[in-house]
Amino acid sequence: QRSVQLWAGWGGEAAERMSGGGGAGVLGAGSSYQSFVRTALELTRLRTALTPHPSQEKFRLIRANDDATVLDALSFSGPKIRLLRSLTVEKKNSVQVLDFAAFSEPEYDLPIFCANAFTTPAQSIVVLDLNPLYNITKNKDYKDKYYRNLMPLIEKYRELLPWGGKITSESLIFFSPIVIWTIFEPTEQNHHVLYSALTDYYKVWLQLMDQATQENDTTKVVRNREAQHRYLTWRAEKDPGFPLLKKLIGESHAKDLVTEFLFEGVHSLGSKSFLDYFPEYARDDGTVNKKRSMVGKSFETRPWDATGKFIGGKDAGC
Ligand code: BLA
Repeated sequence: QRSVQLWAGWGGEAAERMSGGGGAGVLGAGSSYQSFVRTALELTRLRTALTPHPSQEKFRLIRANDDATVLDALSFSGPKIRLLRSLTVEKKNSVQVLDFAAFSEPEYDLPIFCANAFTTPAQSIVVLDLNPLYNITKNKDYKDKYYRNLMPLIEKYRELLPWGGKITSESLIFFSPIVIWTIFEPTEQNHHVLYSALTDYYKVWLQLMDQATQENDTTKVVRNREAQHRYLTWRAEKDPGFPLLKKLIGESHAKDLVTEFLFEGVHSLGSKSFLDYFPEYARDDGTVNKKRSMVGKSFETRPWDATGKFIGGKDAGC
């Protein structure tokens, strides 16, 4: 029953139910990511009305080249929510992916909910965060507004979901002091903890969304929009999932999925290019350097202390 141990996902009970209470049924962790998606959508609907986002129609039925892999793409918007979208990828006993994000309308300066998990039988690579719209090392007001009260969250998970080690340095400017960046063995126990963290973080995001008041100052709205566009531009260009998506659905579909679904808005929220925002990636011929990082990987240990102060030195451009 090794496979059950590896893939039982969030709960023994659920695994038992799904496998009919016996036999060799295996609950893939991908189904478990789907169970998070279902929970998250239910929690959202308790607070606000969701309507299908236009991108959903095009990507809802997206299929992989190989029959064994199932992709599931859902997207919505709501009164304060510009885009709430989810992609899961499941290939039995192989790869399980969750990419779930929520972006507010630019009239709100809400952090971006970001839950990414890439699971193989060997390990799960996870990033879970309320990504800040503004650089929190430079912008103390923003940090205080959203993160000061949230620091206990990271205390809750820092032992069970420990820092995952060196990481693309540039990613750090998109992370908050409560980020969970971790790599773990995909055991039932670990996924149980992850499920709990995903739900905790998402509930916090929903609460922030609920409390958010609309910004009427046009200058600030423009700034929020550009900050979100910069984020979308980074992720659409440098997403670590792209090579896998390319393999699964082919290059042109993968590009469409990234720019019109996962990071929808990259072509409409602003007109600046990747190199306008991140000129250090420019090659001599004016094209974008394909390397994910120009600086290299760093931050062996968690670069924020328990109060959220950045203690990682100056190499992140923070
Ligand atoms: C690895 N994914 C990673 C890593 C990070 C992230 C930090 C470790 C490698 C690195 O340091 O770059 C995730 N990075 C992020 C996120 C942000 C960021 C969320 O900057 C946000 C600002 N991952 C996915 C999806 C797939 C995926 C959808 O989210 C696949 C479809 C795959 N991620 C994936 C793979 C690796 C990875 C295969 C390991 C291989 C690699 O590092 O390229």
